[in-house]
Amino acid sequence: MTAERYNARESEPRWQRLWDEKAIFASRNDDPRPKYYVLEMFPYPSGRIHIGHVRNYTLGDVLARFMRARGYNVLHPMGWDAFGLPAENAAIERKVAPKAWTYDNIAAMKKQLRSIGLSLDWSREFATCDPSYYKHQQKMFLDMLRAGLAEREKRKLNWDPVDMTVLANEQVIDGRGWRSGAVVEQREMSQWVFKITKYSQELLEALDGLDRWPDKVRLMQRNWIGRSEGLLIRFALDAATTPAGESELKIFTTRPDTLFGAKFMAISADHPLAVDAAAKNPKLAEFIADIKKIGTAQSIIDTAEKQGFDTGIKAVHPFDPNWKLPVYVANFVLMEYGTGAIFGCPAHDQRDLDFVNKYDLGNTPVVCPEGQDPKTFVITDVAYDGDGRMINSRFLDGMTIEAAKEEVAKRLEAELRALPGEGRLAPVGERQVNFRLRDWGISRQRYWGCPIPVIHCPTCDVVPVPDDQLPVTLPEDVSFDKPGNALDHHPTWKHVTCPKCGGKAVRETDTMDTFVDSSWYFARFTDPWNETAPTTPAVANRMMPVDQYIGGVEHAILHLLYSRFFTRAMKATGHIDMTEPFAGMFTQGMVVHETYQKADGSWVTPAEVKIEVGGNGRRAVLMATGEDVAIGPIEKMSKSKKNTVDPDDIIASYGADVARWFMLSDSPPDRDVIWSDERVQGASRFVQRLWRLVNESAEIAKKAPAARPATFGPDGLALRKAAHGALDKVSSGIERLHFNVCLAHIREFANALSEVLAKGDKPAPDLAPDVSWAVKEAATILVQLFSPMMPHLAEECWAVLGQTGLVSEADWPQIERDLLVEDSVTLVVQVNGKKRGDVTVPRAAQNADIEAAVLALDAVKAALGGKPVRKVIVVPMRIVNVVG
Ligand code: ANZ
Ligand code: ZN
Repeated sequence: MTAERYNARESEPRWQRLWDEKAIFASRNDDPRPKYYVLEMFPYPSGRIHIGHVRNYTLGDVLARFMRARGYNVLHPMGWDAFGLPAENAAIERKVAPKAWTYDNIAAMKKQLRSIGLSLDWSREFATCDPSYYKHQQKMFLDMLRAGLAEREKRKLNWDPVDMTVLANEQVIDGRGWRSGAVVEQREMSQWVFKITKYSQELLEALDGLDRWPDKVRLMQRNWIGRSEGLLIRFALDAATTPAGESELKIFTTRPDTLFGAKFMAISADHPLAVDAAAKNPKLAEFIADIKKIGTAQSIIDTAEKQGFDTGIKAVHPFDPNWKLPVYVANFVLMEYGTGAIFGCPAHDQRDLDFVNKYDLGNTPVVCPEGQDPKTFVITDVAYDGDGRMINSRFLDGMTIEAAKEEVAKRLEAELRALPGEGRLAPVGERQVNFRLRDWGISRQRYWGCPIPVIHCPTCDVVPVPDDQLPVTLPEDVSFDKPGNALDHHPTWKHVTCPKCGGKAVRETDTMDTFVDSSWYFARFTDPWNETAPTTPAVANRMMPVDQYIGGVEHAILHLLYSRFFTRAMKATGHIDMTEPFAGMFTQGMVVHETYQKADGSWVTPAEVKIEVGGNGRRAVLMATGEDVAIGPIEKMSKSKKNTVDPDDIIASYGADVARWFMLSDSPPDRDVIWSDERVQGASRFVQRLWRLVNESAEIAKKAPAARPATFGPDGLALRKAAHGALDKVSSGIERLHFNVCLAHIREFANALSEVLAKGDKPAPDLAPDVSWAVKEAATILVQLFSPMMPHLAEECWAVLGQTGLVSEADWPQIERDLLVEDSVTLVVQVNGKKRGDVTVPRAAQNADIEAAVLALDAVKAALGGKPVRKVIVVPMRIVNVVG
């Protein structure tokens, strides 16, 4: 017999080395078999793998190993999303170069990843900060520039006046710079943008075809793209109240039906009319300066209290020259959407209602819900945005919302008025489709990113860096002593001669948003060896799309949308011939853990705590001092709350297989999983149980006949059914990523095998030859079933069973379908159409036998209450209805 206990610490590195030496997970581009591309979102090299990574990569690994066994040419690569701010922060705080910091982290994390036993193709590895990667990104930027997909645009940015630097939205805290504490200003600056809005409609429509994406992700993308159909309306301004030179206000509305419920107009603080009015009104100017301080982040604007300032200007209602509406500057109207101006209808828009309630402007409902009396229908604190009929709306009264929208649009389209300053007549209303989606601003005033390959020349303006001068590499001799962009401060790097006129010029010192780096890495993995082009289109077209992409839901919007856009841009510039990069998308849940807090409020890690379970429930004790600590809520693992577990510790104490098994077993992969030491120990015990079970089976297998017996008795047949049943369920479960269900089936099947073994004497019971053969088959199938989840243990067991080669390279077992047919069926039993129970009968049972079985049921007798049976109707395989 082999060792009593399975020793993961000894076994796991040994198998990892062997897999490596044989390079069995490297996929070749000339492999003729059908391809399957599994990809997990590549990590940021922060320095250490966290437990969420372990979950993410284990999910992908199970699928990759399974598909490989099923005969696919599996592409399962790994790389590093290596540009970004933390490297610069490390440089500032610890005086280490961003490059050295990043590559050291990569080396450390790679070692950790290897210890998890992932079946990755490391031959394709790259980091996005490798010049051999970003060189191609720069080439694609230039291609996109030529194709009109990249442009310069003026954008408002958060400007820190003390640090003299641009801040990301997350660096603005309560309106102040995160480092300087200075009040942040909004500044307009020229930025590079990618023209994602050219694809707004297409990106929206194509979501319908992504049927292997979670609905919630598609919905989030839909909302982000935010298509609305509405009407542009030119409101005339009342000349007596309006600054000279202004005569009308154009608004965008999706609810022109509610025009007769209008109570006010509101414009953005950046609207030209607001700027004009503020020039003559210092109080207004002050108000505008105030509301601009909250930064550009949408989330802040959405949650800030609604505020407005009455400009004194009046707008004229488009259907009534005598109806004047006050024009406010309001903090909830954005310049970037629609026209930067609205009319407010408080009865049917909550934001507008909050606003009028604050400024006492009143409301008039114009849509009356079904079943409400228009005479008594009033709105107080809750706006009504549902369906109904038009009221208080003159010629619209009685119409549906849709009909009223149409009527208003028709009338205003037909009405013509001179355009300001031109005299040319134009319609007062114009239908318009608007998208929330903005062009993608990619300029970042940072050092550690991909340099934008253009040169600014005083004579020639923007000049692209010639293709043959790529890459524009980052200088390494940089200093982070001053705030702001180290590239900009570098003494020589930016000073160049203009490629066009040969005069003095400067390089662009902005680098690209790191989302650009991750918008095409999946395509690069198909041929990372190509030195002359971003992709080899023939290869990329064959290996793409990614069949199954796996990652966190936090990337459900931006990363996925940018990748979808970038793939289209690559198509437009000839680098790939498809539009959708990810055929299947899966968003995994988080790993969460209890929190522990000392009496003084400080947090302690799970490793420092012992849990005691006693009469009054669970108690947590700090091991070092014996003091009680409070058990707090279960939360996402985070450094600040210290509720993390270190994958290295787990692997050192239990082995990677246990960590993998636990991650997969406890909840469906798309839900959060609560880390629990007790359950991890449970997984560890299960590993040992499997080990014993396979060893015992191996002893029996030695005595089993070599050839498959011609017939099987009931015991042998039952075991074979259990084996092939499990094989069937686990196979289809893995395909659907229902891993926790698969694991339950594996457990159940292991129990069935144990029971057979328990029937004989230990250690090697004498079983009938057909049963021994079935045991051998069952043990082999069992090992293969858990091999994607616990590959190291599986290799060890495979060897014990005397199998040649590696289980990682073995073909998935064939399902014998005739063993799956159930011998019996369960039918629903009804009496006079009402369900009274069910009955299980042999599949081959005759109707007469079924009738007899049904009529003998107590529930049926009770329901009939002694009445005679008139008829029994048997619907084969489904229902028996007794008519009394
Ligand atoms: C009048 C109205 C009445 C509106 C009503 C809504 C409800 P979506 O669907 O997202 O496109 N709006 C337009 N431009 C805006 C801006 N720049 N900043 C803030 N809000 C703006 O939203 C369109 C609606 O959002 C428009 O329709 C407008 O308010 C507002 F009962 O017009 B509505
Ligand atoms: Zn020039």
